[in-house]
Amino acid sequence: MSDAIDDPTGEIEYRLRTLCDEIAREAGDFAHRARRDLGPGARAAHQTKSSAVDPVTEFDRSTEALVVDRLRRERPDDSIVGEEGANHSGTSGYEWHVDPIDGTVNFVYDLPGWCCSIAVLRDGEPVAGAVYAPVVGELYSAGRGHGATLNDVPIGVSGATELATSLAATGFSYHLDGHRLRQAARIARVLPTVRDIRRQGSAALDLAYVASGRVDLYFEEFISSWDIAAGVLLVAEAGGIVTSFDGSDVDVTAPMGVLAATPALHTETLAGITD
Ligand code: LIP
Repeated sequence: MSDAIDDPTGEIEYRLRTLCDEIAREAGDFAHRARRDLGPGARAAHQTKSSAVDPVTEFDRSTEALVVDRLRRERPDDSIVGEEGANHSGTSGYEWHVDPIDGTVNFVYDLPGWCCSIAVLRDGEPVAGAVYAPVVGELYSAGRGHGATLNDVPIGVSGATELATSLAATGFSYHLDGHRLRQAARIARVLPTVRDIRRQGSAALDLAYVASGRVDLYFEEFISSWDIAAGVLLVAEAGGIVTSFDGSDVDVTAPMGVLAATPALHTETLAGITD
């Protein structure tokens, strides 16, 4: 039976957040064990997807299968969209967006900056989300209207007010033609205006770092719903501002570029990243 869409006590969304946290941790730990078994620094075998530099490992697929299995058992009437092909239509009005390993290049190279990102949406808006980075043992969690936490401790954006001393984060497309040149030109515009730019390799972690005040702003285009759905909620619940590159609301299900920032820096950054 599908949940009543009306959730007056918030009990449904509370349970959904708990489920996000549990499954993200279980899936992330599963992937972490697999990575450790490969041995330190061993390059994980992989195929390619959208381009020669867009990897997918057997562990992306098996971790997504673990998440989908849990969700199908716990929430059989919900829809599911996964980066590695999961696509279930439901009747409940809730839709899960899953990136089993966000930061796959880092996973392949045995760099620590990867995570499992899981979010559940209602009417296209995230209501609960979790980003779990198993290598560093960090679980970021948010529930709509209930704030955001890192390992159960409340988090908030940095409150920075000076762009010139801000720490920014960004990422780059797997499509080398055109996209990368445009992104390089954007970096050339932004780099002289900020303290520095970090390229972590995971959109979900970049957004989690904005939410926890570890970076002041993050911008990226050519990303997907599963990369950002949980992180967008983290930033919003942590007091940040999240928009598209033109300042409009982000359509989490089909993002056209995301700018997430501590409030005082959002407008000024928007001017710099707009082509
Ligand atoms: C990655 C994103 C990252 C982006 C990479 C890639 P994946 O997702 O999280 O922000 O810069 O190009 O799209 O492929 O590791 O799930």
